[in-house]
Amino acid sequence: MSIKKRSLSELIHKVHSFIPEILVHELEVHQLGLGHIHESYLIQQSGTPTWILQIINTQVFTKPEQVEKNHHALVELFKRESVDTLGIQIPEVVPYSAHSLYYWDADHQPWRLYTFYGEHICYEYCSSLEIARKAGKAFGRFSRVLNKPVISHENSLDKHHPERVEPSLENTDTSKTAGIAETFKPTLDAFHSIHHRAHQHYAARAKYHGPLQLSAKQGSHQLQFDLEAWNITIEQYLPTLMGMENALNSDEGRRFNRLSHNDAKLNNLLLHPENEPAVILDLDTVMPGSLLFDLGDGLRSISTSSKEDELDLAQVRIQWEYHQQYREAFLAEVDSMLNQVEKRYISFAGPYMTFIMGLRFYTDFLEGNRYYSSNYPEHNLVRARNQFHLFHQMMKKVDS
Ligand code: GN1
Ligand code: MG
Repeated sequence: MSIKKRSLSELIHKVHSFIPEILVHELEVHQLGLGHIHESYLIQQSGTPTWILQIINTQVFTKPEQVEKNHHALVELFKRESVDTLGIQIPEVVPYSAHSLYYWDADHQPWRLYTFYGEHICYEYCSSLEIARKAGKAFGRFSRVLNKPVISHENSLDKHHPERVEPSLENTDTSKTAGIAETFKPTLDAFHSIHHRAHQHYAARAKYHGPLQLSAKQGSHQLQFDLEAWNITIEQYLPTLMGMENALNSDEGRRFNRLSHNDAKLNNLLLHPENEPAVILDLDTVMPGSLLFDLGDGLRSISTSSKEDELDLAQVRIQWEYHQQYREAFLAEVDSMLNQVEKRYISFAGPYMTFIMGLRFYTDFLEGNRYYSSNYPEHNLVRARNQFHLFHQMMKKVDS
């Protein structure tokens, strides 16, 4: 996927549409390489970074109205006085109008504007136990906020604040959350379904007629890719991972009706250097799913001190102490909410998400790099290779 070139005046005009009183000559625009999907720009006002302007990729998010609806529901939830947000924040969004968060341009492309958080830090990879702990706690708490059980008993309402509900296990209907999970509809169907991803993968493999052994030079690195070995890994592990999906998607496993972030990786989090509260970013995939998806994606991204597209495979090593720290901090927040099936598969959460990402990057390469933005033809292969490498390390641990 390549990024469209836009003129400076177009971008400044968009900011002006959100904030008509702005003095456009004070604005400066810088393109950001945030994430693999959307186009993002940092807007400076008189030299100070002030906003992030983002255009949603509607080739990936083909139901952008649903993205806006879910986003709106989340903003409302975090504003609700009755909801304890446990110190977690979501990015402040500058609404386009009283009725619409987003600005829909003449081509029906949605734009949105966020406040820039200057004091917070976004980490591409983990470099300390503290980051691992803070990240696990933040995503665990986010899950707790989203999945707080609803209280069905009248008496549990606070008489002074009738809208405030305090959790009490006796009165809790654990099959429902504060009306939240029901409000959020999928923005991407079967997003973390391994059945779905396998199906896409085999379709792409059938159409691919390129070599199975590839080599490329990238900077000073000589890269080798053995797609045949990946195919063997896929054949070997798919049954186990599909079994996990079947169990989580059963009645007993709650049928993926937890509200999850679904992209709970380290760089979708802003941590404050001193304070605990964290800002959770990239909310487009907040939709029904499994808590294990968020645990697993966090583990996948936190466990290694290397970037997702690291060229030197020797650097792609799991740091088990970060892994452990994240896992404990996340589970400490959500433990009491997990059911038996979820508990049984905790150790597979990391491998499940890591495998899915490897499979998706690999599939995207086979399909001609259409989905993720990439800077060179083998970019997705590098990403896939790193994920499969991490996956094998995780599976060794599970099996030992
Ligand atoms: C994509 O855009 P970004 O980088 O936050 C992807 C995630 C993957 C991730 C891999 C909508 O997220 O599922 O985990 O890349 N998002 C979508 O880093 O496909
Ligand atoms: Mg994302």
